[in-house]
Amino acid sequence: MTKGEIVLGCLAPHPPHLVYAENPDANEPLSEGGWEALRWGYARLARKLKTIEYDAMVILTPHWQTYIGTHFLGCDAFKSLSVDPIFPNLFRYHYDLKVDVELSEKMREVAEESGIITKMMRNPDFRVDYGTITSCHLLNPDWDKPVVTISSNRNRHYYSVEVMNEQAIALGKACRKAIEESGKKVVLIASHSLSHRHFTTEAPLPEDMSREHIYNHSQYVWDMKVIDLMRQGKMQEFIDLMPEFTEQTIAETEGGGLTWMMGAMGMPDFPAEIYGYQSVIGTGNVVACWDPNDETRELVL
Ligand code: 2X7
Ligand code: FE2
Repeated sequence: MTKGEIVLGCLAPHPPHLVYAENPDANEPLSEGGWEALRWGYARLARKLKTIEYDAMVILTPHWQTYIGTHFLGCDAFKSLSVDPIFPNLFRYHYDLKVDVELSEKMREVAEESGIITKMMRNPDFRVDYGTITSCHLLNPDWDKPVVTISSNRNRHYYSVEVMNEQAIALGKACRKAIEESGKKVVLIASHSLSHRHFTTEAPLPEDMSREHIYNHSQYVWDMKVIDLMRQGKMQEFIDLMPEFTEQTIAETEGGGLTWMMGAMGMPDFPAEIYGYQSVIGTGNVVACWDPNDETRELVL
C-alpha cells in the first residue's frame, strides 16, 4: 500500500456570521452580506482545494469540548439542524455529512497507543458542532468529501497552554502516523479564530460593516505578529509563543487546533499561504494554509 499523506493544512475560522453572510440554501436566516475579506479569501482557498486530490478532511474544533480524553466521530453519517446557541438569529443550518469512520478509528487507535485517552462518538443523534459545519461549508460547500471531527480536550483549562501545546503535538504526531498507515490523502483543518475578545452586544443589523472592527489595538498587533511568523515559515517560534499569545488575546488557539495541525505536519518551516484577515464581532480571523508541495505553494496575499 502507498504511504498516506497530509496534502494540505488549513487554518479555517468558523464565525457563523460567514455562513449567514453567504445565504446558502442550507442556512435559514437571510442576510445582506458582510465580512467579504474573509469570505472571498475562503472562496479562493476552496478553489485551490478543488485542484487537489484528497480522500478526507480531518478537523479539530474548539466547539466540541471533551473533559475526559479526546473523542472522534464514529458513525457513518450525521444529519440534523444545527442551531447556534449564541447566534440563533444567524445560524440554523441543515447539515448532512459523511464520516470516514475507518480513518477516524485508525487515528483513535494510534493516539491510544501513544498514551492519549480517547473515545469514539457512536451516538447517531450527536449534534455536530458549528465549528465543523462552518469551516467545512466554507472550504467545501459541495460537502462531497467525508470528514472526521476530533474534539478539543480541555487540558488548557485543567492545566495550562503549555500542557495543551504538549498534548496537541502528541495528538498531531499520532494522527500523522495513522494517516500514513491508512494510505489516504488527507486535508487537515484547524477550525478557529486568532485573538478572541469579542463584543457582547450585537448591532441592530448584524452585517452592518460600519460597526465591525477589531476589539482593541493590542489584539491587532498580536494577530499581525503571529501572521508574520506564518508568512516567514517560523511555526516553531509561533508555537513557542503560544502561551503568551493565547493568554494575552484570549485566543481561540487555546483549543489546540493549530498546535495539533503543526504537530501533525512536522512544524512547517515553509511560508504559509495567507488568504485574508478580518475581524468578526471584534475577534481576529485569518484564513491560511500550509501546502507541503513546493510546486503548488503560492504567494497569495
Ligand atoms: O465561534 C465563534 C468565533 N470563534 C468567533 C467569532 C464569532 C462567533 O463565534
Ligand atoms: Fe469559535
